[in-house]
Amino acid sequence: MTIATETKGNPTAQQPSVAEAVAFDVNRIREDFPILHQTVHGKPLVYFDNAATTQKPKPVIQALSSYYETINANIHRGIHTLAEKATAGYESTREAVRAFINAPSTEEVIFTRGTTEGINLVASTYGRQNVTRGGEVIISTMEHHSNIVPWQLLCEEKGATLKVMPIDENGDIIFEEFEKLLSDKTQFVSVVHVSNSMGTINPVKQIIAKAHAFGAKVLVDGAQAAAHLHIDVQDLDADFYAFSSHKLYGPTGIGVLYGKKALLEAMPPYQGGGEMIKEVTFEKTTYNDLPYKFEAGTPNIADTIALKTAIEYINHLGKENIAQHENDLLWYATDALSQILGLRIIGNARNKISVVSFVMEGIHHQDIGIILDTQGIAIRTGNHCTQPLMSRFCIPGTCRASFAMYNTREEIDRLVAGLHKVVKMMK
Ligand code: C6P
Repeated sequence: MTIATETKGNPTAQQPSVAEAVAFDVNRIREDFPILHQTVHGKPLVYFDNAATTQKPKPVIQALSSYYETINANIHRGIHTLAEKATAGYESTREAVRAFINAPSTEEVIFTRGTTEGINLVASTYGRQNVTRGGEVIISTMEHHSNIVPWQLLCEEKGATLKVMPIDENGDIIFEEFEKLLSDKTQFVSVVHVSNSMGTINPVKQIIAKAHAFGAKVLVDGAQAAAHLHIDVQDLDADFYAFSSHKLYGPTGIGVLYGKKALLEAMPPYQGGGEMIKEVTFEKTTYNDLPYKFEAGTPNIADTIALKTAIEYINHLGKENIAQHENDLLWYATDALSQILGLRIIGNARNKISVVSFVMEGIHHQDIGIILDTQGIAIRTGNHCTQPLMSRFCIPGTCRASFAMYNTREEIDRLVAGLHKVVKMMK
């Protein structure tokens, strides 16, 4: 599913029909999100910081409290009723995640703390085992620091080289340049599915196919993709795919790492502790089967169980419907913001999700964020943990408005009015 136009520079091509817009009842959905119904500095909250974290619907909040009120127990260890219920709840999320990303088996679904931990797990295990002196790891210019630093650490340790796919002025990977980086030395490619700073949807399927032709394995950072795009790890042929629950209407502190079974089986464990072992003696330890080999210690049970509720919530509304609504917001915001004098959008990729990053001539992004906050409008300002990307555009940071299923055109009107106020105050 692509939610953005193929027609670069013509955002009107994304506008959905009235019938499509009516089918998606945003006001009804907003009722499910208690946090949205508050005032900030005396103004109704407009929450446009969804790429940082999304808000949580009532069913997810209820799943958390219900877990603690009714079945709280440690999992995989007890034979009593509560332990069995908690274990069943935890494992049923694994199946929900498997279906959500179309993984072949639940053995390939590992629970982590989030995207960051998933990437670090792969760099520290698969990476340590397979990246060697003289080898090369490829990432892209638009990576989040979470998908840069673990590979830098690995390359430093191993004497390998980190190579970077360049991007063009629109924020698209220059594919031919990526192809030129590939060689027999390429041992790993790690690339973001959707840029958090610009919204660019990368052609990860093609990137994976090219990397595989050189024998390299590929990790996809799906932190920003999971809530917006249909994810099919088999269709992508991804070796690893990482994402966080909190960006898809689920709780914080829980994430997912998908890995191909054969790779996971050959990898050493990430952490040692309870649950990840089969047998321990002082002489030797044997490790548990997948996926438990990578889940040492008592996991984040409550949040994992509530992640299933978040997935069910998304599935119930339909990802296509959510994407269509968000695409309308992207079109509407791009059009409205482009008309503000001195405002420049950073990231005009052919395929985008609902993120609009911008800078304003002569006004610091932080000042814009602070003034908007006084009007009850929450955006993110700064480098968005993508400092090398900011350097690529020769800017210290941007203002980023990122939209979710519960945002409206009226809220975008408030953002536009707020920016006009910023211009008046700062000029
Ligand atoms: N980006 C943002 O405001 P964690 O923190 O582990 O859940 O996700 C890290 C991460 C990795 N990759 C991408 C593409 C991301 O966007 C993020 C998180 C947030 O853009 C917080 S910096």
